[in-house]
Amino acid sequence: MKIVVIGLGYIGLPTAIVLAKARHQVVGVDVNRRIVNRLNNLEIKSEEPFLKEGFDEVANSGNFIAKTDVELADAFIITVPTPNKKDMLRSCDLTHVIEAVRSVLPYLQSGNTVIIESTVGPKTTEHEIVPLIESTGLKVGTDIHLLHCPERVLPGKIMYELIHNDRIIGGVTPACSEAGMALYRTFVKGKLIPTNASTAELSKLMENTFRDVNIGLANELVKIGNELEIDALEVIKLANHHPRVNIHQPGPGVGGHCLAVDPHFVIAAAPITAKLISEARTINQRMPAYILSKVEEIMTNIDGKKIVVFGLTYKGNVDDTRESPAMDIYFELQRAGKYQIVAYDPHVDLNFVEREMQIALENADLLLILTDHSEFQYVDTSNMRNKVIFDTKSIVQRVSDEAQLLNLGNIFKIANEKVRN
Ligand code: SAJ
Repeated sequence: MKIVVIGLGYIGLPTAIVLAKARHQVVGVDVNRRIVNRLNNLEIKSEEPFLKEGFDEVANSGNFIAKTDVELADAFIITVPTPNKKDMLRSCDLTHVIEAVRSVLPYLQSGNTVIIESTVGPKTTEHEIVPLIESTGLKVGTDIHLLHCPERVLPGKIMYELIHNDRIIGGVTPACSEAGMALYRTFVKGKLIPTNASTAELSKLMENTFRDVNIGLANELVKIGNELEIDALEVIKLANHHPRVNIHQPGPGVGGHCLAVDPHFVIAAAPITAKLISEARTINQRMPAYILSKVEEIMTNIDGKKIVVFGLTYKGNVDDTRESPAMDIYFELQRAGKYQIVAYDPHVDLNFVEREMQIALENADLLLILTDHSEFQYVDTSNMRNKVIFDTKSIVQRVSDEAQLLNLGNIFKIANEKVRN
């Protein structure tokens, strides 16, 4: 089959690669000429495991080529970003999806399949995309098979999960679902589950919303534990021994391009009704401010001058800083101008980030850990002035005896002045 994949980002490129590995003729299209040139020159820079190997294989086999323009094909898969709009409800910004669909229209032929993989608000495919496609005179369901097939891969495991995860195949009509099933069957080993497009859209959104709400519960529990002087982390550990309980982990907030974005699409679609989802968002969005207030208490307590921030990415062991609460906290500390602030993150290549862990720690009074990179499991605090660690992700496994380790479970101890003066 000849397949055009539009949007060569963190989902589009891996998808194009697995399709080409399944012996489809794949044309990857991106509006950014630099990305296209880089790919055609076999230059690829990513921490994503097995991405480069897969790319080299398909580029050399001739099954993949990158272009800036769409061309005739059997199927078109759209994997462009859908950020939040800057409106009150932070609804779904469809600009790139609409542009991508419009770019396909001149090349559409009867018998083609069009798949939206980008995460979109509920009913988008039916209400926004069907009319666009049908503006060409072709009819969805008979001439064109149109679907929403959400991606659901975990950064860091994308190449594996693209093939092994179950997929929701949301056709606008049952015939559309059948066409989608036939395409995904060529490379997916997980189950393919047919449904309609609107159900597929809301299912995807609720997967990430489930996690966001559950993390919100854990973050609220941290505040309750702090108030009652009970270790919330221990509570979560014990409660999760129940076979049907799985409270998620608290942290400095929820980041990334999925959990921090998608729940707003549900809220925007049903603003009066989506109360719990909205409250959880608020709780998670306020976590950076909560962490900053605790940092302030610690620094006052120890009369500290220098803070080292470990970790700027939105989660551990990735190089992605999008929507990262760690970045917000770092910049807020800088903006406040009260302390000397140094950032260290071995995964982030930005000019203000210190490259050497021990130089960053020199004479520091507080080590503030905001991301659970594996590199932070063992920290040598001997260079610090005040050896106080505030580990908001519970990543530290071992520290030297004289260091004081605070986390979201025992942070209430600073109010009791149990942190060494
Ligand atoms: N986080 C917590 N506590 C937790 C789990 C996560 O605070 O217990 C935070 C992380 O630190 C991070 C944010 O939540 O800031 C999101 O991390 P994540 O690992 O839950 O999710 P993403 O955004 O990297 O990827 C998610 C994945 N969803 C799940 O793991 C259920 C992925 O499968 C989705 O396909 C992806 O979103 C997406 O594209 O929608």
